[in-house]
Amino acid sequence: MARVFSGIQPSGDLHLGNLLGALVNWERMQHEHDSVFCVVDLHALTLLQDAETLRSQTIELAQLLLAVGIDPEKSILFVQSHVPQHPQLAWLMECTVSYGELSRMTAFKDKSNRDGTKFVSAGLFTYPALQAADILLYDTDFVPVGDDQRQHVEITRDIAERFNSRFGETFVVPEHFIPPAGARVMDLQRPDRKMSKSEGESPGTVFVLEDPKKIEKKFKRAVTDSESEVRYDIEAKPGVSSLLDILGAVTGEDPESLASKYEQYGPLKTDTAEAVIEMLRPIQARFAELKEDPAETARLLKVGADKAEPIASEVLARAKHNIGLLS
Ligand code: AQP
Repeated sequence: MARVFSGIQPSGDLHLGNLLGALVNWERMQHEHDSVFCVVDLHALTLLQDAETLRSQTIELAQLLLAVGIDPEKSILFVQSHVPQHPQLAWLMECTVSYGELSRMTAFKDKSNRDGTKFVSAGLFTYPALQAADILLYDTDFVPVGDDQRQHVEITRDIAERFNSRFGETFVVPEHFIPPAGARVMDLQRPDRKMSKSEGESPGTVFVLEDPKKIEKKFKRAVTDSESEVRYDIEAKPGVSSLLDILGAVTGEDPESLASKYEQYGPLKTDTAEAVIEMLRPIQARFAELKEDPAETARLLKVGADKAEPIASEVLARAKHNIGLLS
């Protein structure tokens, strides 16, 4: 059976982009594949975090993954820092990737140039090497991610191929799985930018745990344009196209055919808000139950780490042997 691996950072509140771009596919794929999912807390450290907030966000994110339907009986669900093989393999990856390759990563350029950034950590620069380690440690075939992660999966493939050609067959070379709809959910106020959780509270981001009334308001105020025609045209009408993309991803319908059903922006906004609220309703209800028992979530994560570690440890041993380290 093919193996699937993906991770998500506990770096802020989960938003609609995370859900449509990644998590709904994790949930789907776990029924057909051997699946490994990870809350990548070490990645969150690339930007400065408050210790208590990081701890509570890690548990909360795991509870959200469970609420979305990740089933710990079907998938391995764990926290990255509980499996020490991740940072260990990351060093081998850092020595296999070049400075030039890391310099070309758009995520690094974006985050290091953000307004107000005073401190750019070395980890922010090298984290694609840690991400490559995360993926390669599980002999992963497919990585379900949003479109923004395409470049990181590409660099992982390059690292795996380089390592294999230098030191002999060691790693499975993974492929990304990017969904046909919802792969890049845009900010409702700035449709040229993807929704992002490290931006914090923002009128353009719809959070999975947000109050339905607030969600409705955010969609009502979504930026469109001065025309009134509903048409799917990402270049000329990014705001309207983004709403059609969201509605398409939630309903499973094609955004272009959805466009033909609307003559005005108002009803499109109302229907999109309603579809999103309905999709989130059961997730919010399940999360409220899980939130009552953080100790149980922590227990499930430990069980997950105990299942992940033997797989990771075998692959790490293979890599260490092939590169010439003493066992
Ligand atoms: N807007 C999005 N549309 C579709 N998919 C998205 N993903 C993220 N944003 C969108 C996918 O969600 C998964 C988890 O990614 P992440 O933990 O990096 O989430 P994030 O929101 O991208 O986090 P940050 O900390 O805010 O990072 P930046 O600032 O880079 O956006 C991934 O599969 C991702 O593709």
